[in-house]
Amino acid sequence: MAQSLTAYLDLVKRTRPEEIVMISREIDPAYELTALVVKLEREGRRRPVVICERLKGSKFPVLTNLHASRSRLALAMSSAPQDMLRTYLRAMDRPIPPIVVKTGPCKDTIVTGDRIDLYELPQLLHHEGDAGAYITAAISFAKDPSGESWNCAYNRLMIKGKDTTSIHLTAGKHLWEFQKIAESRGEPLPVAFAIGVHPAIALGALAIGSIDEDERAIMGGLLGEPLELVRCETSDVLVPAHAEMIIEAEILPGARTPEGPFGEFTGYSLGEREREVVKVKAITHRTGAFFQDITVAHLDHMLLSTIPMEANLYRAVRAMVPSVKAVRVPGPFTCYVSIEQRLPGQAKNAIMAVLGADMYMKRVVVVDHDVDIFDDRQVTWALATRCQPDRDISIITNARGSDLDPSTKEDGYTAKWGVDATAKPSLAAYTPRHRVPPEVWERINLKDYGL
Ligand SMILES: Cc1cc2nc3c(=O)[nH]c(=O)nc-3n(C[C@H](O)[C@H](O)[C@H](O)COP(=O)(O)O)c2cc1C
Ligand SMILES: [Mn+2]
Repeated sequence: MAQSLTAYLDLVKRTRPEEIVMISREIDPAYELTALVVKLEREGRRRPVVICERLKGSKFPVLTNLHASRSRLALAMSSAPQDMLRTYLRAMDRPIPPIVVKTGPCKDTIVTGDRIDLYELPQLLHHEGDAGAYITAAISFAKDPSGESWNCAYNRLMIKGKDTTSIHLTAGKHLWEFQKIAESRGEPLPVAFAIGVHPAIALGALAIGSIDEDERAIMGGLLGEPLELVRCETSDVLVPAHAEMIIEAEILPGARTPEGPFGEFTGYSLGEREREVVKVKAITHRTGAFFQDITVAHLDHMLLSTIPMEANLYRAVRAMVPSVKAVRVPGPFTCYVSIEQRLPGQAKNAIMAVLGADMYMKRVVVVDHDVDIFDDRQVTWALATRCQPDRDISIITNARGSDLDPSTKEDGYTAKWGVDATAKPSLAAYTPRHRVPPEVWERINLKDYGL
């Protein structure tokens, strides 16, 4: 089947073998993996998939940095790198529902009851000051306790005992909503976590949309075939049959435990918080399974999450402003939009669309279509030369944002701002940009001048 991590690795090995590095020397789980990945990027300008064959203290080989290249992510969606947004939108528009199969490689080994021991997994420490070992590449699968819809998301798990972890559920997001419903009934929320999946599944898990939208069907849309699911051993939760590893669990009602500090995607560590508690009921895995890690806050994490975000934001802006040209998420909580503004006010509609479509978004900058939003210098230029702050900045107070934003006084209770950096009253009527006359531009050929 082409929907396993190993099938994808085979594809990478066949088509771009230089992008996989195997490390046979034993690695210390304390910070060494993160150090290697970040050094490869910073000092060697390399972003390979890193496979660590021997990690001190665990029998599982570790795979990390899988998503740290846009072209590798494109390969996972069978797309050209420049068409990724369109490919992702097509999967959102034409989702393929999953199918349930009898069994799969994720059931090769089944561990339940007293034999469960999370300390047998790699105990990876990522950044200085982290409170403990974290599982960073776990994708949650859960069902609405009050309905039929399913949800998937990444949720970090801090290992707290042989069968216990904490979980970070962003307040206001979908799994948090399911947990609130279950908790109000005094019930645990059955959940399962897939670790080690094909990157199309990872990208689908991060789709932003209504709670009624099924990420599993977007995974199918990206894979080009239905995602194959198997039933958990200890609950009715359905999980990807071809995952490397599954952690079957429950989120307990009414229980909280200290979690963090943890080096987060914002580039900060917010410190310790009281968070929900996960009880593990079973661990199942493929024979020879890779344990997947994501280097939080680095490219492996950021590239993976921005593609689904940009697709959703493009869709939302396009519903309001049909002549939108491009959307980019250049950093945490930030969105740049370029539009061909046909009517006054459309820039502000674009701002409202972005802030309404993604809870994390806090700052939106809208520019005209002659500005390349993938070039930060051009955005800065538009902000400086087409914008009057007293007229063009809109501020919304007391809204909900990311509970990991260190600038908020109360976790996640935040102001938001939109900046209209389009030319007013219109680009056509604005002071013209200077340029070399086109006939001269066309005529001049560097070669003719010995250049
Ligand atoms: C590597 C990685 C780790 C993440 N960790 C968390 C986390 O611990 N808690 C959380 O709420 N969201 C986390 N996210 C973001 C969510 O997975 C993302 O916002 C998702 O779209 C939420 O799903 P929902 O829209 O169905 O609620 C993480 C994302 C990535 C890529
Ligand atoms: Mn969702």
